[in-house]
Amino acid sequence: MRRYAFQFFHVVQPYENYLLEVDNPVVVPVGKKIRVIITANDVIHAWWVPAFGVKQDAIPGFVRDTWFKADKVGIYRGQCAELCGKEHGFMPIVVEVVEPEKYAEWIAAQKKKMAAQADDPNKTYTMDELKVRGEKIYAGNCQVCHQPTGMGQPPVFPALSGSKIATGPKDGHISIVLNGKPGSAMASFKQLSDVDLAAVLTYERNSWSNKTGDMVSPADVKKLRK
Ligand code: HEC
Ligand SMILES: [Cu+2]
Repeated sequence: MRRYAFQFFHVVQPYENYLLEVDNPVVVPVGKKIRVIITANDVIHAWWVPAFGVKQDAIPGFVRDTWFKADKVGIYRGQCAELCGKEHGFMPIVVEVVEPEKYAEWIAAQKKKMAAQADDPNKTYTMDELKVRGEKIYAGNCQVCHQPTGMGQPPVFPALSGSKIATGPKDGHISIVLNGKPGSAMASFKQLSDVDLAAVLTYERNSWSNKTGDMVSPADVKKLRK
């Protein structure tokens, strides 16, 4: 029988991708042109994956796109390529390129996961529930332009605090967020669920200097969806 000098020698083996793993890899099918749409919600970063020859800045308040096509299945690694702050060295990127069948399986699994997390359509929300949820939706989708203070950056991005639209009739407020304003930087947010939109609209109507005291319900949003 062989004897090892160090019983726990596996513990000290170096870990190949130390600090380069991610919680959510980008999963894409092999051999297909992939369009990547990029923005940022704090400072400028860059999405850089050398093997694909792609490096695109991620800029708050702007939407940029780029594309790549991976010809071989495998795991590809990249990192943020724009000095973005003290954690800049810890912004790894992992892209998993898989066969079409495996990609279809992944999509099906993601759909199942999303369905499991979906909202109960029969739930009635309180104003407080919507505001708490709305604050998160606002932080993730709106504050790059309209700012955490709701003061925007006039004249480019209007203030929502004191806005006639955000404190006016509900339908007009819902409509600009649901459909966007063509020809401006205000895009349509119809990809958000009825509950998420009701939440962010309720948050806007009752934050900063806005005190309408009313709430937008998921049913109000649903009614205006075309
Ligand atoms: C990329 C920048 C940007 C983002 C992100 C953005 N908006 Fe806007 N928003 C604008 C601009 C620009 C306008 C002005 C459009 C116009 O009237 O020309 C606007 C207008 C509005 C208005 C009307 C304000 C007024 O008084 O005219 C509301 C309400 C609004 N946005 C809500 C939202 C919500 C809610 C979100 C997030 C779900 C959001 N916006 C995300 C750029 C943005
Ligand atoms: Cu960075």
